[in-house]
Amino acid sequence: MTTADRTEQTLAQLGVDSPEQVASLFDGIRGFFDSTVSTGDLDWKAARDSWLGRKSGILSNITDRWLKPAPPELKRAVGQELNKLKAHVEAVLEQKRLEIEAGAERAALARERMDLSLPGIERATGTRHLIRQTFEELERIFLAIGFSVVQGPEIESPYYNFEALNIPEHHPARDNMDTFYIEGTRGGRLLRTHTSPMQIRTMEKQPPPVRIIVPGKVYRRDNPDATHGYMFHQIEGLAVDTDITFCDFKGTVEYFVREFLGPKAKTRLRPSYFPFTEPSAEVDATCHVCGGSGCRVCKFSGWIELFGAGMVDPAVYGFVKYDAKKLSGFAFGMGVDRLAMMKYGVSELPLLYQNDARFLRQFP
Ligand code: 2U9
Repeated sequence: MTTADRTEQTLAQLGVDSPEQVASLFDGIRGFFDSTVSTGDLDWKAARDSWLGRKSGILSNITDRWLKPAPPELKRAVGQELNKLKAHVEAVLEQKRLEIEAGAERAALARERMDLSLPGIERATGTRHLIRQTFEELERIFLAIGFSVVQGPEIESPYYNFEALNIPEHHPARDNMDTFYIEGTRGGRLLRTHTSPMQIRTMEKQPPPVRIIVPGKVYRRDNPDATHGYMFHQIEGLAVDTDITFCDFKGTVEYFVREFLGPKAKTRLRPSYFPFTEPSAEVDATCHVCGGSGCRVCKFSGWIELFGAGMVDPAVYGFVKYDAKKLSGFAFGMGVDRLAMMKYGVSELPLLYQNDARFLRQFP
């Protein structure tokens, strides 16, 4: 019969009928208590409940089974022993509680104790993606000369992506601008192939002068390879006013090249063709690798092709109710991924999208 069971019995059932036997009975309980609370990992709350619990606590049992039904000649002895035991249990449990609290405090302090001589935990701080960094650099260059940044929808209509940009149905320029059509009908919505639609939307909403750059994602149905992807980033620019000349255009392009590639970078304009600009040019800059002396990167030409640009084709103004006779402007379009790869020496476009931290960390 365990100690706890004995507290379920009355003194009579236990055959206790003298104060001495009462005293040794309580010594047994006390000894049992001391042994239960001297364990290292004492569950303090459980011990408190099983000993001091009002309902089924051992001391309540003793009160109900031993004290209350005790014969008068034993009542006093039981009462005294019980009070001593109660005081002992409460004192020891309080002591234990303080020890446990102090232990928890010590453990917390130990946990919090910072050995300042230890090297800090390096929290790997992220970096802005190379594309993001290049966007911000390009935006900074044009914001500095009064351009404002506008963003437009990636899902566009054929009208804004083609017609309004002087690329009618069946225009050959559509071939290298094949994209993804939504709703399955060619007349339906498409993923824009350039950010130019937003220039049209801006001119529809705001009278000239206009000086905007439009950064964003664009889509082409290209087979992914080292320099092409079905999605890439562009930044296009447009300046329209009453007196913009080719010199303003050339000056702005040269300013950009010097800002982006450095003051020594030279600019070369090569005649080209875009449906929405006339005249059009490819803008080349001094190869930033060989400084123009010729190397593998610039195919020994000394020049690197940077972006396309030109004077806005007056036909475009017709779509936005701008008076082509009173206005002139220039526009440009840059592949941001390509500029980032060129400037930071990244050979493969996919590297920009594989989220390999070893690659990304190189560009803090
Ligand atoms: C309007 C009028 C004119 C935007 C232009 C280019 C030249 C150009 C290419 C660069 C690399 C596309 O990402 S790319 O492949 N773009 O070369 N873009 S002029 O001309 C405009 C735009 C809007 C209303």
